[in-house]
Amino acid sequence: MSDTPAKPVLLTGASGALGRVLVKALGALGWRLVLTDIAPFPDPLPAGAQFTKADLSDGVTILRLAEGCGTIIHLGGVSVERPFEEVIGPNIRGLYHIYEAARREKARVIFASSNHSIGFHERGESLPADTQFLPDGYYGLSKAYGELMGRMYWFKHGVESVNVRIGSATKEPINARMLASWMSYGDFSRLMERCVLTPAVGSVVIWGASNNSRMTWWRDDSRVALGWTPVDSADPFAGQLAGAVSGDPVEERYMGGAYCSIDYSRSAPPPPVWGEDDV
Ligand code: 15L
Repeated sequence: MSDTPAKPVLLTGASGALGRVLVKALGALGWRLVLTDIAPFPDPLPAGAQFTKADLSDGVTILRLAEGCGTIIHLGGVSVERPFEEVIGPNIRGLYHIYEAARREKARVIFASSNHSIGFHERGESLPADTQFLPDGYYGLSKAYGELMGRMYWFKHGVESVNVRIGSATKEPINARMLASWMSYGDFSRLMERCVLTPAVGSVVIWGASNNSRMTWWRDDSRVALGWTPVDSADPFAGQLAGAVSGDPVEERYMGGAYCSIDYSRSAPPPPVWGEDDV
């Protein structure tokens, strides 16, 4: 029998793929959920959940929705690579509204960051959670900014945050890259549960991937403190996906995959190890 948080949880991005998975999982635990999204919620609402359609750029509504909530799970905003002007509103200004609401409510923020905040690291590397950001586009850049915002609000205002650098959270892995980066819906839901229920977290980073034996890219995060151990694995898909590669050298070289190739305009690739010489 799972614990229940003392206060309701505000969930943004509730109508997206991961939001819907989470509403089902947390709703089944009997949690009180305040749901919001810019799109209507397509599923039946679980008991104890309410939904309000809202835009993250509407700071007043975000403050009102957060009233009385102890945690904000922030999945909302632009979730793929898009032009700068489309990203900046939801992912930068919207995030500011989330953090201001958390500050006022003394709530914790669980932030859906992304592997695209470090996407230009090479696949041969093994990165600790405090590695340097190497965003692979405007979307990844917004996620790096979001993590830094979490750090600033922790040091300046004592707002706690768990920054989850999600790899590829889909029903099943669909290409060779995902043999490393895949996170199952079950592991994701259990992680969110631990992020909410763990008594004190500070401001920490988690690599969001399942227990894939090829998951050698990412290490040394705060999972032990949260009591989260992923139990699913992409390994059973290895046979069928080993050859599922794109043939694009930029995409296959870096952790961020296809996002690295979008609008890529270097005439020659950078040296293998990113550094000061790469100008
Ligand atoms: C992400 O951050 C995206 O939200 C998702 O659509 C996938 O592209 C994922 O990363 C990934 O890298 O596989």
